[in-house]
Amino acid sequence: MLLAALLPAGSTPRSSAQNQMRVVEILADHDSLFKIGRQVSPTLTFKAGEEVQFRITARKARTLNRNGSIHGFALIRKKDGAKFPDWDLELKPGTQEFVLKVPSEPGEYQIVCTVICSDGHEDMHMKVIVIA
Ligand SMILES: [Cu+2]
Repeated sequence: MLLAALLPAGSTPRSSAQNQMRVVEILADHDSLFKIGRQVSPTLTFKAGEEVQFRITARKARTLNRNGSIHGFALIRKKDGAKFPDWDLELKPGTQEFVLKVPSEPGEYQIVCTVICSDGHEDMHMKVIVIA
């Protein structure tokens, strides 16, 4: 819903839009699934190197970390499993915001939960496509 539509291929962003950071609202839900609006485990598409504001609301599943984190939010590159230090967040109950820079290398990535939040934890992830 708040996942902004991609620019048509070949178009250039208008100057008025350049300073407008995209906001992506995500629910890290109590059933150990990431959701955007009504989409469950949606695929996210970003432009290489763009900065994105994430507004993430976390709801507790079954279990949590000792420090009170109920879900995690980490980015992994698909081809080699590489992690990105800026994208390794722990989520507390409620809504929190992060501004993150999309990797500069186009390709396929995954956002995964890093907290063992329930038996369904392994399925808590979203596909990420980074385009040039
Ligand atoms: Cu989780």
